[in-house]
Amino acid sequence: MLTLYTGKGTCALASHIALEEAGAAYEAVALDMANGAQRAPDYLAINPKGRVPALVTDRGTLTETPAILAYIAQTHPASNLAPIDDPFAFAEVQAFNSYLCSTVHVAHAHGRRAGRWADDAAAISEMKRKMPEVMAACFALIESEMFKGPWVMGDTYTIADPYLFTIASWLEGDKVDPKQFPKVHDHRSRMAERASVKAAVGVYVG
Ligand SMILES: N[C@@H](CCC(=O)N[C@@H](CS)C(=O)NCC(=O)O)C(=O)O
Repeated sequence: MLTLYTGKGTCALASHIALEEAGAAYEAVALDMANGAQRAPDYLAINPKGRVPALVTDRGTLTETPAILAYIAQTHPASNLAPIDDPFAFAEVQAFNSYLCSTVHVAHAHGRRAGRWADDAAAISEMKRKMPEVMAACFALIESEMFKGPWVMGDTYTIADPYLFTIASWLEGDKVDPKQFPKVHDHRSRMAERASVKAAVGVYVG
C-alpha cells in the first residue's frame, strides 16, 4: 500500500492522477496546506522538505514529482504510463517532466513564493511582476516545440500528461490566458474528462 501526501491546488495532483491511472493500491492524505500542515513536525518527519508530494512506499519515502511519476510508471508496467524499456524515449519523458519541475514550477513559485529568493521588497515585487511573462514564455515553448500531440509525447498517454495538466491548471491564477496555447488548452480539456482525473480532483473538492 502506497501513501501519497498531497494538498489542494498543488503539483501533487500529477502524482495523484498517475496513481489512479496505474490502478495502484494507495491512500491519499490531503494536508491542510493553508494552515501550514506541511511544516508541522509530524509531516517534516515524513518529508523534511516541508512540501508535497511525498509518496511513502515499502522501501521508503519518495519526493520530487518526476521521480514519483517515474516510480509509479515503473512499478505498474501494465498501465503503460511510460516507455520504460526504451532508454531514449524514457529520457524524453523525463526531460519534459524535468522542465516542468525545475523551470516552469519554479517560475510559477516566483509569484506567491518570491520571498524564497529575496528579502528586499522591491526585488520581491519585481519577481511577482515578471512571473506571468515567464510562465507565458515557458508555455509558448511547450506549445510550439515540446508538445507532440494528441498527448504530450505523441500517440501514447504517459506520466507527462497528468503533470502538464496539473501545471497548466495554474495558468489563470498566474494571470496567463491559457487560450494562447491551443494545443495545451485542448489537452487540458481532454484530460479533465478522464476518469482518473475526475477521481483525483474529486478528493480536493470542498
Ligand atoms: N520540486 C518539487 C516541488 C514541491 C513543491 O514545491 N510543492 C509545493 C506545492 S505545489 C508545496 O508543497 N509547497 C508548500 C510550501 O511551500 O510551503 C516537486 O516537483 O515535487
